[in-house]
Amino acid sequence: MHAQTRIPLAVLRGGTSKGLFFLASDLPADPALRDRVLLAAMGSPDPRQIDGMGGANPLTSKVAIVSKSTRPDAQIDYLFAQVVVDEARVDYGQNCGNVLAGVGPFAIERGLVPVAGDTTQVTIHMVNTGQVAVATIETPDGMVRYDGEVSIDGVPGTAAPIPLIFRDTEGSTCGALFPTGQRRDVVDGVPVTCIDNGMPLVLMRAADLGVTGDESCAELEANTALTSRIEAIRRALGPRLNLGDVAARTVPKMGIVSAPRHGGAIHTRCFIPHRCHSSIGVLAAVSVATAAALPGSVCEGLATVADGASPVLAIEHPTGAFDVQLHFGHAADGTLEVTGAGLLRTARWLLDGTVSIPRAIWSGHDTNTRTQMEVAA
Ligand code: NQM
Repeated sequence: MHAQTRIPLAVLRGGTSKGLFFLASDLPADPALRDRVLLAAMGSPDPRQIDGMGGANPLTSKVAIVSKSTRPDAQIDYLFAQVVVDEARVDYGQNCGNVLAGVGPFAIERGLVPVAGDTTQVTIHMVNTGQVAVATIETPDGMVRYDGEVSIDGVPGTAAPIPLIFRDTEGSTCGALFPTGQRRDVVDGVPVTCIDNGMPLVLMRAADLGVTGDESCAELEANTALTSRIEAIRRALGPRLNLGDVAARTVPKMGIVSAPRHGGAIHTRCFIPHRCHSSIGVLAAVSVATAAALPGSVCEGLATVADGASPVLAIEHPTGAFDVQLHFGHAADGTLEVTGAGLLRTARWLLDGTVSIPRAIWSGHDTNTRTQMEVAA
């Protein structure tokens, strides 16, 4: 008998993130037990995640829980879990569009979706927020192809393209695209735009925060006056975004915008919400693009957006740019609205195996508790 319980998993890079991918049927059904298993798998809470698979950064402490869909309009259910690195907490209150890029390949590899020809479309119900995304996976010769010629900023090398299409992401978590009812508010003297087109996000202009927007992530994170101010704004806005007390939540994300530097639509730095993202999240990029394209946000006067019904906006970030194609339509009252978004990601299957979970996790005792009990005995 093994001293630990082995749970089947795959590790994939999805876009600019990396995560553990499980079949829902391989994890405990009880949510509290499942969270203990995920924390143990990642090695949380620990800033180094030394006793687990996590990479000591929110972008490498992500989990996809995948099953056949219960909905008629989707093939796959994808529940995303953000395992907090340095706290014993698993957050289900957000989507992750980067990890989403690995869900199609994982579903095909695990036999949940049959290969449909040289390309296979996978319709994915994002359980956290209820929308459906469509991923197109290259499947020549009946197998997922990972190698290819597409490069995405923030990932070395090239890989096969995975186009992702989102629809109906407006108000995914907050209930409305502009959840405060306004395109601009002022908090602590700082003009902000609160938007949710797939990811709750608060946008602020760099100049209004006393920075240029060109600072590196390390410089921004070291500026504690800035990070405290941003966190105070975030907490003040939580209830107004219909998110309640956000002190212990991973949303809203906090975006700093400034004029484009490299011919793109807008320049960004993004806090997710406490660490600075080395690039930008997928649905965060869709939300920034939407704010940049519609009049009235704090991006107005900074953003450059091409004309047309489906412009591509390059969202500049610390390691390059992220292209988002927006599709526009008109609401019943004639106002311009964003009806969908398309973008390109890549993914790579890294490992197929099992992760070993200490038996004590099943009895509800984590290692610390057990050590304390042993000490007490
Ligand atoms: O916005 C990080 C990431 C993300 C989220 C985060 C994401 C998205 O880059 O859809 O992809 O915002 O915590 O993986």
